[in-house]
Amino acid sequence: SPLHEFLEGLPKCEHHVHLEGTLEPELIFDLATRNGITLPTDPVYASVETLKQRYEHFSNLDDFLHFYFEGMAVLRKEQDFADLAWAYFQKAHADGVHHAEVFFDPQVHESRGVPYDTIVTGFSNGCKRAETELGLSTRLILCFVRHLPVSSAKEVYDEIVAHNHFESGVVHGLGWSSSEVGPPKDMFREIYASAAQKNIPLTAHAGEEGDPTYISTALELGAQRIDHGIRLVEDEELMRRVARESILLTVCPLSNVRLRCVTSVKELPIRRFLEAGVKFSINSDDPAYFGGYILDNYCAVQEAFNLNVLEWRIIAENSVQESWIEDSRKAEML
Ligand code: ES4
Ligand code: ZN
Repeated sequence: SPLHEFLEGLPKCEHHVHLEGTLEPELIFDLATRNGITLPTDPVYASVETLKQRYEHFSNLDDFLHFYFEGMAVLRKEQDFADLAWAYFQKAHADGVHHAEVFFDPQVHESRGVPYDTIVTGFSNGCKRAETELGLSTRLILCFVRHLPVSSAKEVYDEIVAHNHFESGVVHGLGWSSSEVGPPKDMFREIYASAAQKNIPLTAHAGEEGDPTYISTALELGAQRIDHGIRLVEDEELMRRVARESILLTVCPLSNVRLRCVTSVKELPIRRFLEAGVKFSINSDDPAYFGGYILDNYCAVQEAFNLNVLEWRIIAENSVQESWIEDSRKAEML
């Protein structure tokens, strides 16, 4: 496409990427060997190639999550987490990412016996290396998962507080993710109320598979940003509110296609969001599973909507303005 070089050079901010979702099949096999872990008996784990082929045929969010949780089980040692983050930041840097806000799922690792400190120190070291060696700015956003009991989320929340990780900035914000439809929409009400009192930035996965009431519930609980949010178009009044309040949607086009939320990128409400003044950023979500990193997602949007340079500037500027960073850092990117 004629705008490919322009998109490559556009200063990008990534707001929606799960570090565990950047775990490439090659690294799954390498870490399994390094840690003496036997991979699942499912024949898709026969080789890197068969695993990659399986990733091309997810039937929905929960079908993907099964492989996502199986894959991340090879992460055991602090260095594993640091290596994973570093591999992602190098790819993001090559794609023109200047600032990255990255999710991670401590509850899932802790349920396998990995201590909180191992996970957070490893990922945090990966972030520090990206800041020093690549000049990226980074933020770690801790994600609670909706398929495990709220009690396990509360235990993690208490560990963040006990480590002073909010005050020190090791953990910048909180999110929630995993299965959308099923568990109570407001399951993290108490945790989010406590975090809001501490002025912790909050986001939430909502409106991916679930209807717009998942989005309104997340906003009611204090989310300042919505991850995915593509089903917002089904509630015009809520859409006007999201536009008015400058709530950012972190849209992930290739993810939505791979998880069959839409049949093609063309079906996404990109033009409707632009027309309604709804701010959104374009992101990779779980790039190792969904067939592309952030620049692939930008290019897929361009191929589907043929946006002009002015429209791309609006998207890029909103991505910078709505990032959870200081104004001085924003000024460097604008
Ligand atoms: C996720 Cl695509 C998606 N949706 C919800 N939760 C997730 N965790 C990792 N990827
Ligand atoms: Zn996500």
